Amino acid sequence: MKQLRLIGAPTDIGAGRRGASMGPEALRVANLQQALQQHGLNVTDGGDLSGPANPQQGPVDGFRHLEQVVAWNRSVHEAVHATLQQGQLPVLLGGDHALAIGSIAAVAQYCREQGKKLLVLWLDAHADANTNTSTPTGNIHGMPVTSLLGIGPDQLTSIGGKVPALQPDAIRQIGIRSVDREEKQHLHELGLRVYDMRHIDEHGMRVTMEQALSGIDADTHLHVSFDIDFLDPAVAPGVGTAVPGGPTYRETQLCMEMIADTGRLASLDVMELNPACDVRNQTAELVVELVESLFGKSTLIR
Ligand code: B3U
Ligand code: MN
Ligand code: MN
Repeated sequence: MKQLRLIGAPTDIGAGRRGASMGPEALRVANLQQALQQHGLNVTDGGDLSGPANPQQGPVDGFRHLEQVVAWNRSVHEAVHATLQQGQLPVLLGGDHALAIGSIAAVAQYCREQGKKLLVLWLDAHADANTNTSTPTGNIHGMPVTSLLGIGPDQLTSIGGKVPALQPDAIRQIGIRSVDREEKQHLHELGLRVYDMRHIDEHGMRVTMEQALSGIDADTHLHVSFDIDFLDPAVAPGVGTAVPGGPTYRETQLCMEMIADTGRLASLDVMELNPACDVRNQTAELVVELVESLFGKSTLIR
């Protein structure tokens, strides 16, 4: 059985609202490690990475805190790559979603080294495909997808060595329901596969996931980048940028179970949990349950 390694990245450097920096600790308080161990998984907690403090400054050239975001991402990249090289499965505990740049750049680099195919599932209310000119906020957590596809400043696009880190056909986005006007144009130009809420409403989560997971084979490294605001805020209020109309508890469980069934999950980001917006840590507890499902909790019952 694979060994999991938890990597805390306690920062909200790429977000507009503060608080995601407390995400890793809230997940520990909700017993993430113990819950996974109960299912027979071998889980180590690698502790927290460190990086620059949040200076709470405004955007410069359309980027807030670019230098600090780069520093955090370098550290995430190094930790995730080292974890994969040691044969462990990295579970990045965010922290805001800008850190997926370093995480996924590391995964892509590792897949190139191993000759593996990479598929990234991006579970999110937002498309995170802005640039410094299309962003309405300057917040870099709205830009990781474009950065990974090679659009943006060198310091962000080249973290994993190769630019772009990913090709658009390696990403499938699910749960999307908040896209800025120019960002929508990027999605079309890049040809990204987006299973938005309209798609889930019309086809249901089961068919959506069958489509999103299609083509996975024994050679595929499956990475899940889970932005907690994917979930409907009625069940998951503990996020900084909640968007109504997301997947329900049951739909999200099914989504996680179908990913588990592939047997190909090889790295994970758990991002944007914001305890400052949560109610008695309920969102962290829900996330722990969902991550248990992602690692096969229900298959143990069956
Ligand atoms: N698209 C908006 C809002 C946003 C994106 N990601 C999050 N919020 N979490 C932006 O700022 O780019
Ligand atoms: Mn996101
Ligand atoms: Mn989001």
